[in-house]
Amino acid sequence: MKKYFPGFVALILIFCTSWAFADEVEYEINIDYKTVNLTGKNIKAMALNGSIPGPTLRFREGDFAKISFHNAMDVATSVHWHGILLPYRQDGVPYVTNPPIEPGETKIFQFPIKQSGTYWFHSHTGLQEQRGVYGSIVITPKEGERVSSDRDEVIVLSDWTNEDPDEVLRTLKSGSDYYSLKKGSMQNLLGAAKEGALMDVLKRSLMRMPPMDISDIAYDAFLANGKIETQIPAKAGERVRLRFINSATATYFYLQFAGGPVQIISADGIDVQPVNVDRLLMTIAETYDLIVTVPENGSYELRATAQDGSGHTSIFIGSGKRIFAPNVPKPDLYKMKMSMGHDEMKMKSMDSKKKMPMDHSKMEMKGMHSKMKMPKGNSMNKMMGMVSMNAGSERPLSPYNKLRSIGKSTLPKKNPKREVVLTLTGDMERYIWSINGEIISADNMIKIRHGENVRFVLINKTMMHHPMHLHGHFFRVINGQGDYSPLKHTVDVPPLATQIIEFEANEYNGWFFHCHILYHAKAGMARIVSYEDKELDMDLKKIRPKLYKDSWYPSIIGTAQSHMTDGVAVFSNSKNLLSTTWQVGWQNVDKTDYDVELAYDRYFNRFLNVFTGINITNEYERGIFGMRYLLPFNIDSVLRIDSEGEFRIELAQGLQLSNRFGIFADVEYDTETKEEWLLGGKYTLTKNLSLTSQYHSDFGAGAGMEFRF
Ligand SMILES: [Cu+2]
Repeated sequence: MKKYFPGFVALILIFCTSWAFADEVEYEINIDYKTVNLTGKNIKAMALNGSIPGPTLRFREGDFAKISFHNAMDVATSVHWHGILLPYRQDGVPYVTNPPIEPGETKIFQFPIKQSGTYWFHSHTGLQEQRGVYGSIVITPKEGERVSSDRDEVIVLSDWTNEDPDEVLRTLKSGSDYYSLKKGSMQNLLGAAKEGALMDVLKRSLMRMPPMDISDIAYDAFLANGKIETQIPAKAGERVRLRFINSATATYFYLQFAGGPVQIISADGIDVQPVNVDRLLMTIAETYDLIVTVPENGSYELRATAQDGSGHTSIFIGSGKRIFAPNVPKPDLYKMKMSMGHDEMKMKSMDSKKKMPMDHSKMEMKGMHSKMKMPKGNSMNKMMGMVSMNAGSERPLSPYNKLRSIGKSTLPKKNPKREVVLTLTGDMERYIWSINGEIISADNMIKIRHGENVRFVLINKTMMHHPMHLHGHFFRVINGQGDYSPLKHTVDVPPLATQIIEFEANEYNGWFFHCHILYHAKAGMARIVSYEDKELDMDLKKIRPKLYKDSWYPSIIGTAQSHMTDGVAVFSNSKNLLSTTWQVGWQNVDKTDYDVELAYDRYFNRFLNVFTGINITNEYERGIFGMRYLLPFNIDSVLRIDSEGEFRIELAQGLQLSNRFGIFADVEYDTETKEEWLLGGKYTLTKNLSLTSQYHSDFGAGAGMEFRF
């Protein structure tokens, strides 16, 4: 017995080692502030283990992950493992599945690795992701990679602004069009006339559409692995596997390789049947594994161009002489607006209704393997048809139609079915993004039951793309590949299009489902997919309400001119608005004439709100009650009655003539003092300042500055 003891111990030791150590893969991540300078300005960013992006966490399928996440900052943070299937209490979303990670706190995440592929992680707190809190995850399959390659590289794409992200959101909330001006996508009549698109713009304004852009924000840089330009060494003839992760907060990218087509071998971490594409639109929060082959000696550019055409980041592969990827044509913003938001769609070539199939409920599309079922009676069906038919354009949509699962991805047939229609809605001018017309604070749950096959019909009624991401599940994207529909965790829903996804409800409790444009999610476009047959943990029940905040944002716009001052200070959330409006004139009058209005507005929708308040002038003080309504051609109208029974109607309109110059007019009629009007122009200097000149019917002409905050 004694004789065999050491051997026995050794055996036990080997067993324990392989069980306790070989399987368990540990990482330590420290989050702290870091000053970075990417475009000539020192910015206080947030870094993981001192770097942006954070580290690449590598695992093998079957490992057990143990990740310590230490918060060295003075604000709370969080980390979510994007695309990873794990117990919901490890998902990391503050107030949904976890409490926030407080300053100084270390949270240990532990979960088995049940999948393989390219994934990522990021903060789910506030707008921290915009400041650098993201990193990559690479999981090797048990049986090794399906597709061989000579090199394997992770490419993390992101967008970068020198501005404080909270200030970016406040600026968007204030209705400022500064970002359009900054990146040269400002809509104006002169520009429209030059492109022969005046009628388009008129029609759009008749339909009360606001000028819009593909992306809300003007970025200072686009980055690959934290740099504007990246170099990957490779020899001629080598096959390079690029694991692309779009960690941008508000930017879709077109990917194109100077050395020929790229081969998609995996999407959102799951292998697909390899397919070649020339130009690939990559949605926010997606991952794609691509194979590129270096054709000859040379440094071939793989360019990631921001969808709005405002910039790009370059990954050079190889060495020697640089060979550049072709330019992606910039979006035609004027035409795009009339083509209902689809720059990608060549609507002109299909303007005839005759070309559209009459029965949209069973539309058969070219090149598709099966009939696609569409939600009935929805005009969006047409749009979806066009989307897929235009996949070959110069500004292609996501390559979903080409993605085909390796094996069948069908859901168990025996399961009960549930269909949930989710309309993606928004008010661009007030920057409110919602689902079914409500932001998450008003309506937070999508209730499902364990064991169901759940189908989400995502109908985008806005003019922007929305990358919708579901935590904790992979869903089938119904794309015409029938039983071989690809499995994904994030899906693009293009403007005015419909996208259908389905998944088996085989998890429990609550999972976040949201638009992955960071600012859209923060503005309300999010829900919790909740398993109604499972009880929520007590500690989560307590903190859940903290998730739903309908934040208030301040903004002010006013003038200081030689003859008068006017303006409005606003404090508003999604449905309510408190405002102070003033007009004070001292020219052409015996003594200073002032008119101040304090009002509370309640919004019903983009077009209508009612208000009540008080009106104080140098002659009286009265209660007021009225409504504001947006008329065709985007004319603002106000109808109001005061406590003396006097009635007033006011119409206001502004026209942007050039990038920086606009005119505006305001006409007022009331039963007491009769009419009053003003006409003026302004020239934008900076984000906060314009030159302005106005003629006012009571105070005459004058000039000065307009300031905005
Ligand atoms: Cu969105």
